[in-house]
Amino acid sequence: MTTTDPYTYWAPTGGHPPQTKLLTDRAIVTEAYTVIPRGVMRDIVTSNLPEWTGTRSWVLSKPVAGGAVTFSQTILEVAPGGGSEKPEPQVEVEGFIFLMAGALEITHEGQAHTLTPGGYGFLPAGSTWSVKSTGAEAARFHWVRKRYQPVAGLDPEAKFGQESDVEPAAMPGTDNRWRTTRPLDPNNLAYDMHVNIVTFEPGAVIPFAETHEMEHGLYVLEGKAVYRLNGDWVEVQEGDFISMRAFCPQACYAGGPGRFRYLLYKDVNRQVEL
Ligand code: UGY
Ligand code: MN
Repeated sequence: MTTTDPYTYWAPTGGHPPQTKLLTDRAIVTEAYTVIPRGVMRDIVTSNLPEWTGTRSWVLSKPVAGGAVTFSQTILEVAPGGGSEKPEPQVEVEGFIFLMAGALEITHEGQAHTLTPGGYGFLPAGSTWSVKSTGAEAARFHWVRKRYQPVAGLDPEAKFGQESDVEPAAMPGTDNRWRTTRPLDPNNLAYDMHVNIVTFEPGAVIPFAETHEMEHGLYVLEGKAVYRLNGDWVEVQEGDFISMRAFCPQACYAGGPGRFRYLLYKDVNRQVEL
Protein backbone atom coordinates (compact mmCIF):
# COMPACT_ATOMS: atom_id res chain seq x y z
CA MET A 1 0.00 0.00 0.00
CA THR A 2 1.31 3.50 -0.77
CA THR A 3 0.32 6.85 0.75
CA THR A 4 -1.84 9.03 -1.48
CA ASP A 5 -1.66 12.35 0.43
CA PRO A 6 -0.37 15.26 -1.66
CA TYR A 7 3.38 15.84 -1.51
CA THR A 8 4.67 18.48 0.90
CA TYR A 9 7.91 20.45 0.71
CA TRP A 10 9.32 21.80 3.96
CA ALA A 11 11.28 25.06 3.57
CA PRO A 12 13.17 27.16 6.15
CA THR A 13 11.99 30.67 6.98
CA GLY A 14 14.84 31.81 9.27
CA GLY A 15 14.19 33.85 12.40
CA HIS A 16 16.09 33.33 15.66
CA PRO A 17 15.40 31.13 18.69
CA PRO A 18 14.75 32.82 22.07
CA GLN A 19 17.48 33.15 24.72
CA THR A 20 15.62 30.56 26.81
CA LYS A 21 16.19 27.74 24.30
CA LEU A 22 18.64 24.93 25.14
CA LEU A 23 21.64 24.69 22.82
CA THR A 24 21.56 20.93 22.37
CA ASP A 25 20.71 20.10 18.73
CA ARG A 26 21.67 17.62 16.01
CA ALA A 27 24.33 19.44 13.94
CA ILE A 28 27.30 17.13 13.22
CA VAL A 29 30.45 17.50 11.13
CA THR A 30 32.56 14.38 10.61
CA GLU A 31 35.06 13.27 7.97
CA ALA A 32 32.44 11.11 6.25
CA TYR A 33 29.32 13.30 6.47
CA THR A 34 27.78 16.54 7.69
CA VAL A 35 24.31 17.04 9.17
CA ILE A 36 22.79 20.54 9.15
CA PRO A 37 19.46 20.27 10.99
CA ARG A 38 16.69 22.70 10.10
CA GLY A 39 16.93 24.38 13.51
CA VAL A 40 20.23 25.99 12.54
CA MET A 41 18.99 27.59 9.30
CA ARG A 42 18.58 30.98 10.94
CA ASP A 43 18.93 34.64 9.88
CA ILE A 44 22.49 34.98 11.18
CA VAL A 45 23.87 32.27 8.88
CA THR A 46 22.41 33.57 5.62
CA SER A 47 24.58 34.91 2.83
CA ASN A 48 23.76 37.50 0.15
CA LEU A 49 24.68 36.77 -3.46
CA PRO A 50 25.83 39.74 -5.60
CA GLU A 51 24.11 38.45 -8.75
CA TRP A 52 20.67 38.41 -7.07
CA THR A 53 18.20 41.04 -5.76
CA GLY A 54 15.70 40.60 -2.90
CA THR A 55 17.51 37.40 -1.99
CA ARG A 56 19.25 35.68 0.89
CA SER A 57 20.63 32.18 0.96
CA TRP A 58 21.67 29.25 3.13
CA VAL A 59 24.72 27.55 1.66
CA LEU A 60 24.38 23.94 2.81
CA SER A 61 27.33 22.38 1.02
CA LYS A 62 30.45 23.57 -0.78
CA PRO A 63 33.79 21.87 -1.48
CA VAL A 64 35.82 21.72 1.72
CA ALA A 65 38.86 19.60 2.57
CA GLY A 66 37.73 16.20 3.83
CA GLY A 67 34.12 16.67 2.67
CA ALA A 68 32.08 16.35 -0.51
CA VAL A 69 33.84 18.26 -3.31
CA THR A 70 31.86 17.91 -6.55
CA PHE A 71 28.99 20.32 -5.88
CA SER A 72 27.49 23.19 -3.99
CA GLN A 73 23.94 23.20 -2.63
CA THR A 74 22.15 26.33 -1.50
CA ILE A 75 18.61 27.21 -0.42
CA LEU A 76 17.61 30.62 -1.78
CA GLU A 77 14.78 32.75 -0.45
CA VAL A 78 13.74 35.31 -3.04
CA ALA A 79 11.19 38.00 -2.16
CA PRO A 80 8.34 38.63 -4.62
CA GLY A 81 9.76 40.55 -7.61
CA GLY A 82 13.36 39.64 -6.75
CA GLY A 83 15.62 37.43 -8.80
CA SER A 84 18.60 37.56 -11.11
CA GLU A 85 19.33 38.49 -14.72
CA LYS A 86 22.49 36.35 -14.74
CA PRO A 87 22.48 33.96 -11.78
CA GLU A 88 25.42 31.74 -12.72
CA PRO A 89 28.80 33.49 -12.55
CA GLN A 90 30.76 30.47 -13.85
CA VAL A 91 30.30 29.46 -17.50
CA GLU A 92 31.50 25.89 -16.86
CA VAL A 93 28.96 25.26 -14.09
CA GLU A 94 25.56 23.57 -14.56
CA GLY A 95 22.64 23.92 -12.18
CA PHE A 96 19.51 22.20 -10.93
CA ILE A 97 16.72 24.14 -9.27
CA PHE A 98 13.96 22.56 -7.15
CA LEU A 99 11.18 24.77 -5.80
CA MET A 100 9.64 24.19 -2.36
CA ALA A 101 7.50 27.31 -1.84
CA GLY A 102 6.24 30.32 -3.81
CA ALA A 103 6.49 30.60 -7.59
CA LEU A 104 9.53 31.03 -9.82
CA GLU A 105 9.81 32.00 -13.45
CA ILE A 106 12.98 30.77 -15.15
CA THR A 107 13.68 32.14 -18.60
CA HIS A 108 16.09 29.82 -20.38
CA GLU A 109 17.39 30.68 -23.85
CA GLY A 110 14.41 33.05 -24.32
CA GLN A 111 11.75 30.58 -23.17
CA ALA A 112 9.86 31.10 -19.90
CA HIS A 113 9.05 28.23 -17.51
CA THR A 114 6.95 28.77 -14.37
CA LEU A 115 7.73 26.50 -11.42
CA THR A 116 5.31 25.79 -8.59
CA PRO A 117 6.27 23.70 -5.51
CA GLY A 118 7.70 20.38 -6.72
CA GLY A 119 8.82 22.04 -9.97
CA TYR A 120 12.38 21.73 -11.21
CA GLY A 121 14.73 23.00 -13.89
CA PHE A 122 18.09 21.72 -15.16
CA LEU A 123 20.30 24.45 -16.61
CA PRO A 124 23.24 23.18 -18.71
CA ALA A 125 26.62 24.83 -18.21
CA GLY A 126 27.11 27.88 -20.41
CA SER A 127 23.41 28.39 -21.18
CA THR A 128 21.65 31.73 -20.79
CA TRP A 129 19.01 32.00 -18.09
CA SER A 130 17.38 34.41 -15.65
CA VAL A 131 15.06 33.99 -12.67
CA LYS A 132 12.21 35.94 -11.10
CA SER A 133 10.15 35.26 -7.97
CA THR A 134 6.59 35.69 -9.25
CA GLY A 135 4.42 34.49 -6.34
CA ALA A 136 2.71 36.41 -3.51
CA GLU A 137 5.11 34.83 -0.97
CA ALA A 138 8.89 34.41 -1.19
CA ALA A 139 10.16 31.69 -3.50
CA ARG A 140 12.20 29.11 -1.60
CA PHE A 141 14.22 26.65 -3.62
CA HIS A 142 17.34 24.52 -3.84
CA TRP A 143 20.06 25.40 -6.30
CA VAL A 144 22.54 22.57 -6.82
CA ARG A 145 25.62 23.56 -8.84
CA LYS A 146 28.31 21.35 -10.33
CA ARG A 147 31.26 21.92 -12.63
CA TYR A 148 30.23 20.00 -15.77
CA GLN A 149 32.60 17.25 -16.90
CA PRO A 150 32.31 17.37 -20.72
CA VAL A 151 32.66 14.28 -22.91
CA ALA A 152 33.09 14.62 -26.72
CA GLY A 153 29.78 14.01 -28.50
CA LEU A 154 27.59 14.34 -25.41
CA ASP A 155 25.48 17.44 -24.87
CA PRO A 156 23.07 17.62 -21.91
CA GLU A 157 19.75 19.34 -22.62
CA ALA A 158 17.86 21.74 -20.38
CA LYS A 159 14.87 20.14 -18.70
CA PHE A 160 11.90 21.63 -16.84
CA GLY A 161 9.04 19.85 -15.12
CA GLN A 162 7.12 18.95 -12.01
CA GLU A 163 7.93 15.95 -9.85
CA SER A 164 4.31 14.76 -9.73
CA ASP A 165 4.45 14.33 -13.54
CA VAL A 166 7.42 11.93 -13.38
CA GLU A 167 6.61 8.26 -12.77
CA PRO A 168 8.81 6.99 -9.92
CA ALA A 169 10.76 3.76 -10.35
CA ALA A 170 10.15 1.13 -7.65
CA MET A 171 13.23 -0.35 -6.05
CA PRO A 172 13.32 -4.12 -6.64
CA GLY A 173 11.51 -6.25 -4.11
CA THR A 174 9.91 -3.36 -2.21
CA ASP A 175 6.36 -3.42 -3.59
CA ASN A 176 6.90 0.26 -4.51
CA ARG A 177 7.46 1.19 -0.84
CA TRP A 178 10.94 2.52 -1.71
CA ARG A 179 10.92 4.39 -4.99
CA THR A 180 12.95 6.96 -6.88
CA THR A 181 11.69 9.81 -9.06
CA ARG A 182 14.33 10.75 -11.65
CA PRO A 183 13.74 14.08 -13.39
CA LEU A 184 16.85 13.57 -15.57
CA ASP A 185 16.94 10.46 -17.78
CA PRO A 186 19.24 7.98 -16.02
CA ASN A 187 20.11 6.37 -19.38
CA ASN A 188 21.31 9.62 -20.93
CA LEU A 189 25.05 9.73 -20.26
CA ALA A 190 25.27 13.39 -21.21
CA TYR A 191 24.15 14.14 -17.65
CA ASP A 192 26.96 13.96 -15.10
CA MET A 193 24.69 14.70 -12.15
CA HIS A 194 21.28 13.52 -11.02
CA VAL A 195 18.94 15.18 -8.57
CA ASN A 196 16.30 12.62 -7.65
CA ILE A 197 13.43 12.47 -5.18
CA VAL A 198 13.57 9.34 -3.03
CA THR A 199 10.36 8.23 -1.29
CA PHE A 200 9.85 5.66 1.47
CA GLU A 201 6.54 4.49 2.87
CA PRO A 202 6.49 4.23 6.71
CA GLY A 203 8.72 1.37 7.80
CA ALA A 204 10.48 0.96 4.43
CA VAL A 205 14.26 0.75 4.53
CA ILE A 206 17.47 0.90 2.54
CA PRO A 207 18.35 -2.66 3.49
CA PHE A 208 22.16 -2.47 3.20
CA ALA A 209 24.85 0.12 3.81
CA GLU A 210 25.24 1.65 0.34
CA THR A 211 28.93 2.50 0.04
CA HIS A 212 29.68 4.15 -3.30
CA GLU A 213 31.97 6.50 -5.12
CA MET A 214 29.21 9.08 -5.64
CA GLU A 215 28.71 11.98 -3.26
CA HIS A 216 25.31 13.05 -1.97
CA GLY A 217 23.55 16.21 -0.94
CA LEU A 218 20.35 15.05 0.81
CA TYR A 219 17.54 17.40 1.88
CA VAL A 220 14.53 15.96 3.70
CA LEU A 221 11.33 17.24 2.09
CA GLU A 222 8.84 15.32 4.18
CA GLY A 223 8.66 12.98 7.20
CA LYS A 224 11.29 11.51 9.50
CA ALA A 225 13.71 8.60 9.67
CA VAL A 226 16.75 7.18 11.34
CA TYR A 227 19.65 7.51 8.93
CA ARG A 228 22.80 5.39 9.07
CA LEU A 229 25.86 7.48 8.22
CA ASN A 230 29.23 5.72 8.41
CA GLY A 231 29.18 4.23 11.93
CA ASP A 232 26.41 6.44 13.35
CA TRP A 233 22.62 6.38 13.52
CA VAL A 234 21.19 9.90 13.16
CA GLU A 235 17.56 10.92 13.54
CA VAL A 236 16.42 13.30 10.78
CA GLN A 237 13.21 15.14 9.90
CA GLU A 238 11.87 17.41 7.16
CA GLY A 239 14.06 20.46 6.58
CA ASP A 240 17.29 18.70 7.65
CA PHE A 241 20.24 18.48 5.27
CA ILE A 242 22.97 15.83 5.04
CA SER A 243 26.04 15.88 2.81
CA MET A 244 28.03 12.70 2.29
CA ARG A 245 31.52 12.49 0.88
CA ALA A 246 32.41 9.64 -1.50
CA PHE A 247 32.16 6.16 0.06
CA CYS A 248 30.20 7.24 3.16
CA PRO A 249 28.23 4.09 4.18
CA GLN A 250 24.52 4.96 4.20
CA ALA A 251 21.14 3.34 4.88
CA CYS A 252 17.89 4.30 6.62
CA TYR A 253 14.68 3.23 8.34
CA ALA A 254 11.64 5.39 7.52
CA GLY A 255 10.02 6.16 10.86
CA GLY A 256 6.45 7.10 9.92
CA PRO A 257 3.72 7.96 10.56
CA GLY A 258 3.80 9.53 7.06
CA ARG A 259 6.08 9.16 4.07
CA PHE A 260 9.80 9.93 4.30
CA ARG A 261 11.01 11.81 1.21
CA TYR A 262 14.18 13.57 0.21
CA LEU A 263 15.85 15.43 -2.62
CA LEU A 264 19.13 13.69 -3.49
CA TYR A 265 22.09 14.98 -5.48
CA LYS A 266 24.47 12.39 -6.92
CA ASP A 267 27.44 12.75 -9.31
CA VAL A 268 27.21 10.07 -12.01
CA ASN A 269 28.29 8.72 -15.40
CA ARG A 270 31.94 9.78 -15.57
CA GLN A 271 35.32 8.09 -15.51
CA VAL A 272 37.38 8.89 -12.42
CA GLU A 273 39.77 11.76 -13.13
CA LEU A 274 43.30 10.93 -11.95
O1 UGY B 1 20.88 6.34 -5.48
C1 UGY B 1 21.40 6.36 -4.36
O2 UGY B 1 22.61 6.38 -4.21
C2 UGY B 1 20.45 6.38 -3.17
N1 UGY B 1 19.76 5.13 -3.05
N2 UGY B 1 21.14 6.73 -1.96
C3 UGY B 1 20.47 7.14 -0.86
O3 UGY B 1 19.24 7.27 -0.91
N3 UGY B 1 21.20 7.45 0.21
MN1 MN C 1 23.37 6.53 -2.17
